[in-house]
Amino acid sequence: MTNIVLFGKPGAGKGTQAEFLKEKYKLTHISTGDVFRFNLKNDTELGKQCKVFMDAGDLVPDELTTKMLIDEVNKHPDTNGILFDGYPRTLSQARDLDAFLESIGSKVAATIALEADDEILIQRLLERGKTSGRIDDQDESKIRNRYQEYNEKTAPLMGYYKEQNKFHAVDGIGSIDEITKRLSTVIEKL
Ligand code: B4P
Repeated sequence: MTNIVLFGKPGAGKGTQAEFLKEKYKLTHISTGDVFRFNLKNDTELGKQCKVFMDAGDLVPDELTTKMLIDEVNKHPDTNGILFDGYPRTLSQARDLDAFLESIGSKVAATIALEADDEILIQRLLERGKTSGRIDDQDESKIRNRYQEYNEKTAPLMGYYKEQNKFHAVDGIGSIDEITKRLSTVIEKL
């Protein structure tokens, strides 16, 4: 089971690239953002609990997120490997993920970060916000809050994975196809 964490700032292209990588490497794709949005749309109990955080561009609390993530992983007992998209986003989530994977005899094989400049990414999100219906993409102050959340809570994860020699960085600027090739080069060396 080869588990890969796709890492990057909001709008770095994690979701976009995951769509290609899951097909190419026959991985199970779990996007925490997509699962939360599904629950919001269907007005589930989880959707009600995460709405206020997501709409504001804040991270959903760790306990809620990790419980949801473990439930998702447990739906795929026979997987080849999981492509984690948007999880972990805090040190607490990273530690919980390691502990959970260890409990099922598995581990994170690698973390791959898509790197790009904030101003380019903010433009991408504002562009997507014109058609996506995502409240968190429509307002520049909410988008900037997501970057602040990233800098405070998610960026420290790079050090966590570097210490374990599991961190790889890829240039996230270029065509979608070029970036898939860069990611593939890293994955094929694992
Ligand atoms: P996510 O859904 O993970 O959203 P994201 O960071 O906006 O997206 P991503 O990086 O996947 O970008 P995408 O490919 O879509 O999170 C949303 C919210 O959910 C969070 O703010 C938080 O509230 C909550 N949440 C999720 N996980 C959580 C966790 N673990 N803990 C707590 N809370 C959590 O691409 C963005 C745009 O760029 C698209 O329009 C795309 O078309 C475009 N694009 C992509 N690649 C491009 C390229 N190469 N060139 C030009 N444009 C490109």
